[in-house]
Parts: sequence; C-alpha cells; structure tokens
Amino acid sequence: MEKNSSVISRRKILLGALQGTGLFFLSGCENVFNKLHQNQKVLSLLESVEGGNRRLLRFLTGRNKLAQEFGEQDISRYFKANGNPPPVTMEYLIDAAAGWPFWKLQIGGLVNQPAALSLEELKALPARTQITRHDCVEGWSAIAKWKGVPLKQILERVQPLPEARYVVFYCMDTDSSGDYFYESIDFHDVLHPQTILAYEMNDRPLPIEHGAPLRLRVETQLGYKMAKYIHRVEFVSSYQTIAKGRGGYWEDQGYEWYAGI
Ligand SMILES: Nc1nc2c(c(=O)[nH]1)N[C@H]1C(S)=C(S)[C@@H](COP(=O)(O)O)O[C@H]1N2
Ligand SMILES: [Mo]
Repeated sequence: MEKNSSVISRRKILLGALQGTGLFFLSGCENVFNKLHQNQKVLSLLESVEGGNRRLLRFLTGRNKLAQEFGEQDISRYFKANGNPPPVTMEYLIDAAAGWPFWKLQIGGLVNQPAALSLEELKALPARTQITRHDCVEGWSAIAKWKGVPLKQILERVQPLPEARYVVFYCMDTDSSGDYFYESIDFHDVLHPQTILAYEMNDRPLPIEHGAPLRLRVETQLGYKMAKYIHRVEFVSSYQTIAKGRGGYWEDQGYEWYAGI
C-alpha cells in the first residue's frame, strides 16, 4: 500500500543518515542496500547507532517489526485508566447498559464500500489476540491481553481509493472544553498485523474506562495514539482539515504525530 515515491524518499533519507554514521560503505549499491534493509542483523546494527540518528533510523527501519508479546503470567494486575472520562451522553450510557445494541462503527471517507458494523458483526470477523505492553508518554506502562479485529480486514472490506493515505478514528468522549478526541495512523500501521480494533481486554468485554465498546491498539506506538470510544473511522488523503490539523487530539497540542516506541 505504501506509495512508491515515499519508499524511495525514505530510502534516500536512510542513505543520507548512513553517510553521517560511517556506515556508508553498506550503501554502495541500491540492490545490496535493499537486501540489507530486509536483514534483521543489519537492522539491529543500524538501530544501535547512537545519537540523533537513532530515532530516525528506528522510524525508517523498525516499522514492520512486531511489538513484543508477553505471556498470561505477565498481565498487569492493575492497568491505569487514562485520559478523558468516558462519554456521559444518555445515548452512550443506555447503550452500554444494554450491551451495545445501537452502537455501530461507521466506516467511510475515501473508500469504495462504506460500511456500518455492529459490535456483533465486528465480533463475527476473524479476530487476533495479543498480550502487549501499553506505554504512556507520562511514563507508566501496563501489560494486558487484547482481542479484536485486525484493521487490515476492515481495509479489505471497504476498499480504500488510491488517494487514501491515513485512517482517522473519531471518538465519543470530549475534554473539559468539549473538544472530541480523535487520532490518525498511516497505512503502514493500518496494515501492521498487531494493529487491531479491540473489543475485549483480559478475556472480558472492553471495560468502559478503557474505551468501550471499541478501541484502537497500535502496538508500534505510544498510548496516546490508541483511540478509545471509537464510533467512526474515516479514510482520508490528508488530516490537515480535521480539528487543528495535526492528526490527533494530543498532536493538536504539540505532541508528535508519529509516536513510535
Ligand atoms: N478517546 C480517547 N482515547 C484515548 C485517550 C482519551 O483521552 N480519549 N487517552 C489516550 C492516552 S494518553 C492513553 S495513555 C490511553 C489510555 O488507555 P487506558 O485508559 O486503557 O489506559 O488512551 C489513549 N486514548
Ligand atoms: Mo497516555
């Protein structure tokens, strides 16, 4: 799905980064470079480079990697609930109490087949379960087991148009000034196998405080990317016209759009 031009320019940036690190000899030829780029040992060598290039190299080389997965025994006994309080509309509370008979996930934007899926319909799709660590930018972490629908499946179902580049998640909660929470990720993370729309946490329906009925898990990034209380998903070519234009609630307040771990 990645646009060729951005792959090429990314490669150029990485070649540039290599020149500055004394690893330039690795990049003598594009083909060799491409092969090296696939090689785990070389990737870790590149990633061990210290200094200012480290984060850049991580961004350039690490995005296809799987986040670490843990065992049942590692699941945290306490998992902080963070961010805005849950939505307090009658609609939300009644639906939550009844087990979500009314909620539907609206999926639209730059797609061939817009869809509206109930929780039952989402649960009927093939699911993925993963035990992963959530890292909040505030400095705490917690491990939990998440079950949900890989976002890739949603993408295949709605068939994005060629100009779609990002997926935006719109949430039902607001902050104290009434601004809605939202987030966005690019197709790289949409297609990542651990990127799921989760409806279960630790073998139980997703609790309200953790984002019921549906939340994003994008295990390659920090906690603030993992939108809770999702009700709408939109495929877009740019996020500049949404809210303050920086791609997410926290981004609009100065946080980085790509919050890779
Ligand atoms: N809708 C919504 N999603 C959100 C937030 C929020 O305030 N609203 N906070 C984010 C932040 S900063 C973190 S760390 C995680 C917290 O998830 P948790 O409550 O399951 O710990 O949710 C993220 N997703
Ligand atoms: Mo966070």
